[in-house]
Formats: sequence, structure tokens, C-alpha cells
Amino acid sequence: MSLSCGIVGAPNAGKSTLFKVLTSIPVEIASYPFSTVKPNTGLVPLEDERLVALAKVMGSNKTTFASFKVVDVAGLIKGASKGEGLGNQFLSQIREMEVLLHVIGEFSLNSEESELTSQVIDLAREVNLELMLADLEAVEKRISKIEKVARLGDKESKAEIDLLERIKQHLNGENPARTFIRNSAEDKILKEINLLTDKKVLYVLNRDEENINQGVPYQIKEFVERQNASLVTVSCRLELEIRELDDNEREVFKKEFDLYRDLVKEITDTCYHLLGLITFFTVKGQEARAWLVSKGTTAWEAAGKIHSDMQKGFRSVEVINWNDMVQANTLAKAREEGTARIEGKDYAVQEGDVLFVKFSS
Ligand SMILES: Nc1nc2c(ncn2[C@@H]2O[C@H](COP(=O)(O)OP(=O)(O)OP(=O)(O)O)[C@@H](O)[C@H]2O)c(=O)[nH]1
Ligand SMILES: [Mg+2]
Repeated sequence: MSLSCGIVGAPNAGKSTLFKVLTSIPVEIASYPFSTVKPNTGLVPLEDERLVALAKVMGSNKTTFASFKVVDVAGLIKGASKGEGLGNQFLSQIREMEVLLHVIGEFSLNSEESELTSQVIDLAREVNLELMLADLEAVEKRISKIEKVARLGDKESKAEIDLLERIKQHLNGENPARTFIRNSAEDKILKEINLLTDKKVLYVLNRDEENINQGVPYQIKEFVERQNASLVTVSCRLELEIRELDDNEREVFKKEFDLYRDLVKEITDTCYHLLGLITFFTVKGQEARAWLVSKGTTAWEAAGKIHSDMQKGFRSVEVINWNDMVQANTLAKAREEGTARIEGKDYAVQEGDVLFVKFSS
């Protein structure tokens, strides 16, 4: 599994601003809606001090961090599924992404304080509704495709239609597919249809600079929890401005707004945890490299991720935790100390493992 995110939200929510904060790619940011028409795509390297330390002891002069892909698309408005705004055709651009970063432009609401919370929730609900409608369309399409075979008595298709009818009901009740309880066979079928509301979601509450350090009202927290999602609060514009300053100015700015977090790291870490990912490392020749895989990935599967030849000819893997490797300084010493060990193809790779795959070519 790779780490990939699609940025969704209403027009003018600050999606492209967030994209620029994450990727540093200069894209159009404008105060008018639908400034983004064609999708923006970029990569965010996941800088990792563990890899830097590992490269140093292994004498590698090249470090390749894992990265995550971000796609920023046009804004979604009410009625998009019926062709309003830019319609929802562009949603196919984020269908292959694993996580949705749903930007809510709180800064754009100039409402009374008492109404702000409900308006924020309404903004999110409107976008969610369009995603659900797109999902309903996908479910209907699938039903009409297998209906005939089901009517002819095909058991599997019948069971699938039963599942699809239940998910339809769930979506019609304004519930994201994410909260639909299913068994593993049903999960497999749903994964194939790849519903948008089945993806993990990180809400990005995009606030006015002045409100950045205010607490999040419990109604919003509850809304996010009911959606089985996560939340981060931010002022995307402020984050972007900070990035454009020189070091001294940046410190003054950060102090003023009490901003001592690394937003990019916060977002990538949250996505990483939402997806249940782990990182392993390899050192080959001059290159030390980080790889992302799902928790529970076996050594054999990990080998396949590195190179198909490695998987085909897999014999065993020598495993050592990155920190043990750094402490030992040399692989020979780690072997002596017993921290480097040989494992078989079913070994479940652990966070921070360094893998040396032995294979016959
Ligand atoms: N005050 C304030 N303005 C912001 C913030 N984030 C973005 N903006 C402004 O909001 C406007 C829209 O920002 P974009 O990033 O282009 O929004 P978008 O969601 O990509 O818009 P579309 O692509 O048109 O859907 C710009 O004028 C931004 O400068 C913020 O945190 N605070
Ligand atoms: Mg945009």
C-alpha cells in the first residue's frame, strides 16, 4: 500500500493552498471559486531521521525517503452529481487515492459566532453528500451489471446484490460507506467497487488566522467521530506565508501565532496511522531506502515490493531493527551481538526493520 491523498472540499475552501503547503509546488490559488480545473499532483517526501542515521553507519551516500502522493482537484458543490459547477466527473481523479483530505473553509464563513459551528458542519455535509451520491451511482451501476446473472440464479451475484442493496440503504441514510459494518468477504467486494466514502478521511478545518488556536467545538468533534474520521485544525494561508519567510522572520511569526508544530508531519503522520502503515528500510550498494507497507506484511511480500526477482527467488531475510544497526555500527558486530537474525518468508515485518533479502536469481 502506498500513501496517497486526494484533497476534496467546497470551492474556495483552501484546497490548493493546502496542496502548496504540502508539496511546495507553485499552483494557482485564487479568491474565486473553481480556480482549479485540472488536477494538481505532487509528491511529499516523508523525511525520516532513522534513515539518515542508518545511511550514515552503512556508508550510503544516497537516501531515498518514502513519499506520499497528493492530488488537488476542483471544488465540489451541491448538485455536482447532477452536473452543477464542474459536475463530479473529476472525482475519478481521486478514486485511486487511499485517504481523503477534506478541507472545510471555516475562514470563509462570516457568520455570527453562534452559527459558525453549524455552518462548518453544513459545509462538510454538502461535500459528503455529493461523495455519497457519486457512490450511489457506482453501486447502481454495479447492480445493473450483475442483475441479470443474479436473476438467472447465480448465488454469488445474488449475495452481492443483497450487499449492494444494504449499502445503498446505508448511503441513503446519509452515512458514509466507511461506517458500514461488513464481514471480510463483503469487504473484499466493496474494496473492488472502491467507494469514495469508504476511504479514510482526515478533515482539515481551515481557519482564519485569528482563530487558529481556539478549541474545536464538541459538535464538530462529535461529527468527525460519527464519520469515523480524524481532524486537524489549521490556517492554510498562514502556513503558506510562514514557508515563504526567511528563518528569522519565521521564528517571530511562529511565536506570534503560537505555531510550534510541523503541519506537514502532522498530516502525513495521521494519514500513516489511519492507513495502518509501517516503514521498513533497505540498504543496497550506495542507497539506503525507506518503504511503506501495511501492518502484517510478510517478508516475502516486502521482498516483492522491492523487486519481483527478490520475491521469486526468496530464500530468507536478515532482519535488524534500525536502531540496533545504528548502535552496532557494522552488520558484523550486530550479528555478534545477536541483534541481526535470519527469518523466513512468513516473518511479519515490524516498524523500523532493516531487511537484507537473500535470494537466488
Ligand atoms: N483568510 C484565509 N484565507 C485563506 C486560507 N486558506 C486559503 N485562503 C484563501 O482562500 C482563497 C481560495 O484558496 P484556494 O486554495 O485557491 O482554494 P481552493 O479550495 O483550491 O479553490 P478552488 O480550486 O477554486 O475550488 C484564496 O484567496 C486563499 O488565499 C486561510 O487559512 N485563511
Ligand atoms: Mg484549487
